[in-house]
Amino acid sequence: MDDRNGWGRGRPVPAGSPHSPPEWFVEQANVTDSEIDEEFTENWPDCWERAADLLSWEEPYDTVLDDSSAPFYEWFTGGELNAAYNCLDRHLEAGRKTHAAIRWEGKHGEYETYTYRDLYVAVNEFAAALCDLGVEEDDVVTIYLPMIPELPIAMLACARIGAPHSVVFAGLSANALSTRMAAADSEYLITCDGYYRRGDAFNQKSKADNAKLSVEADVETVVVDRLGDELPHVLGENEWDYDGLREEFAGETVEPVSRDAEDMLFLMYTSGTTGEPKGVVHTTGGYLAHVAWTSRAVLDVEPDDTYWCAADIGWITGHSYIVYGPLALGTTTVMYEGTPDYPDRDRLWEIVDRNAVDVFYTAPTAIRAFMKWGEKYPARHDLSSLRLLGSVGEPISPRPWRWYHEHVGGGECPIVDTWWQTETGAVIVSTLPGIDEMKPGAAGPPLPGIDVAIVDENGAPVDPGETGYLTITRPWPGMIRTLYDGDDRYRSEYWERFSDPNAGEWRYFSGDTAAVDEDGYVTVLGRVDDVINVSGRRLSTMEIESAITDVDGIAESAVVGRASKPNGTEIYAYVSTEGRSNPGDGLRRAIVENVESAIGPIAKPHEVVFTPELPKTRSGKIMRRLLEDIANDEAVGDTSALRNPEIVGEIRAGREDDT
Ligand code: 6R9
Repeated sequence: MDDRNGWGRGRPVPAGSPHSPPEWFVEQANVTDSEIDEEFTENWPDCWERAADLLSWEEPYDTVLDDSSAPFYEWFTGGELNAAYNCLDRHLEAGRKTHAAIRWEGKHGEYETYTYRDLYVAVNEFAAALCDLGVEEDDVVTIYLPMIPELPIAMLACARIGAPHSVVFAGLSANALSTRMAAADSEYLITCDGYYRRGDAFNQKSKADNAKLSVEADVETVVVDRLGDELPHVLGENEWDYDGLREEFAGETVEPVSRDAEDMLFLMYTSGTTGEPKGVVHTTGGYLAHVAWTSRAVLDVEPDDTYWCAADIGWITGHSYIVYGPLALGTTTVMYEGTPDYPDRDRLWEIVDRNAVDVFYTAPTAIRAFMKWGEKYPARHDLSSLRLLGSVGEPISPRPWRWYHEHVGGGECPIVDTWWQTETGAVIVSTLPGIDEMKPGAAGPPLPGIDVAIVDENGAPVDPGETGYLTITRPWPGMIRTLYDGDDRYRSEYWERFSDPNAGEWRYFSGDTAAVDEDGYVTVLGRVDDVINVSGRRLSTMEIESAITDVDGIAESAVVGRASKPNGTEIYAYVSTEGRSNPGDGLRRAIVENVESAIGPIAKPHEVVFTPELPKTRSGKIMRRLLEDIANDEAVGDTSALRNPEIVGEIRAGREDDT
């Protein structure tokens, strides 16, 4: 990229030294070189049949990919299947009734196991109840539940009867719920009385009630009783008790509805830090094939594994890798209701230990928190059952990568750093753990069968090491099919910028910036809007942050620009340390020096502000916009999307003390 558009300096932080997958891992890996041979990579799109082969089809498909109306692609057309059948019935038929499907870990240390048979019964009874409430094929059912077993039960019950679900993260507001229900014309809601957050009971039903006030339709509502006497609730008109319904339909079964491969499986609104939320449409065949294949190939999940993706099902990661991927493979998936530090910081490692978890998948934001709390917590638990670790959601810089590798993985377990999005449905860029070398800080090459190009403003591939835009140049099975709010928005959000329809060239734009190295490994730098323009140079916030977190003792950082009259834009760095309460000037100096040596003097932070925590969205993404407001002494905008709104006041007060 040239200097004209300000990208000239763009340069990823060099990845750490490579690690080869250990031999013991390769020997047992699901996917090795012999499966991903030349024939596989050259044989596109038919190579994706291997993913479709992991599923049970009621009617075989006749075409792998129909690209005749690009960018509205269709996969496995003519095929028919049911997602709930694939996640349940076929495992029962294969004699795995008593195999654990879900191990649920409650907030207060209580736990429950659902065998495949238990889950099958629950899903069938609830599906019968939904039919009785009037839910028909293609009706959108909104689910507003926390991490309790009724959440996957409700999703699979919807899938069984061909009603697309739209799960709204339980921590979102009444307003967010009503906007999403209205946008999806959804007349059915499944929610609960409340749930526990940290130690406290939290009223969910009152939020749902408020949301319904602004939805025009009469909403049929099912309420799960999670809190019992702790938070008594009253059922109003058109409201039904979940347990009551299960009792009424006890023992009933519902035939899984045969769905077209291209019929909608679910709708997922993206958190959208800017603008109206986007309703991403995922369909049945391609999505399920892609999540099943990546669960097997990337996360190395085997049917007899206990696998734990410590995300929330309210986001895409939980849909794909807590529910659909692992259950399609018939494995045991762990589901945790609480937070990593309640009642104490040992909680996650206790769960790994008790369940002998084989594969653990979490986000860099959590890994940085573990690093900040210190190695003593994982060290005092038996984590030897772990075979593979995964990371998703944000770039993971080399230092937290190494910490995760050493203190959680015992220096032994490979790590997969998986880049993907709500829109991609499943993993797009990652190493295959039984084949590829890992480079800490770089996610890896695009998966076999996937093509990614890092391009400049004009769509031309950039040289290795240069920063560009992350685009996907061929369609893939798990891809978004359209936006529920309209085909035009779908086309303009994702395809317009880098496609040349006249030449028949379609390129998906992810909205991320990235760089690729000589070996084709992609390092994701961040969203396009995460750039600071200093003296005409556009600097990636991720790049600077990575240089900061590389300093010993730093847990996490976020940098933003401050407009300053004589100097143009100055860089402000917000930094949290690994537990030191008074970090002092030595650390400040070390940060500035490291940024200078990693990127150059132009990227040196003008000010370093220490803070106990950074403001984060509910899905764990840092809200730079708020920090920017604080740095610029502006009124802080809406904080309702924050998980920790109280931190905003603390940071502001801290900054005032400093100046
Ligand atoms: C799965 C998920 C998508 C955005 C994406 C990118 C960031 C996700 C990443 C990563 C670097 C990784 N992202 N995985 N960045 N390395 N391994 O998180 O979906 O919530 O839609 O977010 O998250 O910026 O564009 P979603």
